[in-house]
Amino acid sequence: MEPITPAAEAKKVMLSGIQPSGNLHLGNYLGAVKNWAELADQFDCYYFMADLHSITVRQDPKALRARTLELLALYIACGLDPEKNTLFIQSHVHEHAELAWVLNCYTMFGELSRMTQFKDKSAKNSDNINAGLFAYPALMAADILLYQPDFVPVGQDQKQHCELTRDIAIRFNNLYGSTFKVPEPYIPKVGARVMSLSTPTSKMSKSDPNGCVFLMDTPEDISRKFKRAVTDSDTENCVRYAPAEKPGVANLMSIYSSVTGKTFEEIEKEFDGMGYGKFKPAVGDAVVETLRPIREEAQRILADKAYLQQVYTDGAQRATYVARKTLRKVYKKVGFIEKPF
Ligand code: ATP
Ligand code: LTN
Repeated sequence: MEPITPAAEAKKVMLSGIQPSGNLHLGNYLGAVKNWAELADQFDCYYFMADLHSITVRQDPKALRARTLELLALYIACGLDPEKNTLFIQSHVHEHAELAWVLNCYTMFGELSRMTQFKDKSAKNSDNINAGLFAYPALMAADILLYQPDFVPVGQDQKQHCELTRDIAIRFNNLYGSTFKVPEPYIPKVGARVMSLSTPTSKMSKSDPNGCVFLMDTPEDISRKFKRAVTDSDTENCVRYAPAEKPGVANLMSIYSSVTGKTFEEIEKEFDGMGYGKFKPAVGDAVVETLRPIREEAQRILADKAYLQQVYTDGAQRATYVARKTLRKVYKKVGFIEKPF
């Protein structure tokens, strides 16, 4: 990810979302939200809770409502200032569902069949491979294209969906003339793929709670998870960055680097001659201290339901204004009669 220098005149637009289908974890934070918070002054930013996406997998309605608000509180606690960023709930802006329908008709069966997230999720939910799970990327394309963003900041796993969004936008523009801006994914260099602490060859994911550090975990839980983190079965017992041979150590080094800002060489020097027994708790301590203020602030915000409601109401109003403009343009281009009221 190269540093982006936006033009001084018009602020460039950024947009991203996270599904409120589980609690936010360190992968979501380091791969996504932490980087978003740093972009607010330079860009016009939209971030949302992707509740429409989350029902592609069965959810408990009460838990979904609670997690949607918790995610909003965490966005704010991670540094997304609602005055500077438009924070909203996806289902409050019905243009997302409407544009998704249109884009479904410009997205090919073959393209959707090739999506790795669809293949992974249908393998995990073999009793519920529904049409929404399959058409998920067309909804994601709608989320993005409605706001005409320049960049979509996501972790590595969402790159394929962003590329399909570009293909859909280009296809539509070729048929009807320039309608959508073709956005670029914006993927961080460090933290783009935080791996599981228990299986360092798979990405950290809420579906593997043992290897996953949640932002709302207690300091004790975080320390325990890091002490038990799988390192490598080499006899070297030395902190050295070698992702192919030592994926567990490389993952812990990346996490430590992301939370402290230290380079891999500095980390190797700091732990020279100490072995994994000293290294693992030190990474745990650094993560505990990074997450402590976030957890405390999120708890404080969550207790203030009136404030949260104010934030998502303002956010939905601002988002609707932009989304409506794009949808109107699309409806006109495909040949729908303009609504007279
Ligand atoms: P699941 O566990 O169901 O795969 P998830 O934990 O990946 O879900 P999402 O809502 O799909 O959560 O992801 C939200 C954002 O966090 C996306 O931008 C995604 O790229 C990023 N992200 C998710 N997991 C990681 C990870 N392990 N490392 C870095 N970024 C991640
Ligand atoms: N598919 C994403 C969440 C998501 C998203 C988006 C991200 C839904 N719509 C639009 C960026 C832009 C995920 O599972 N992480």
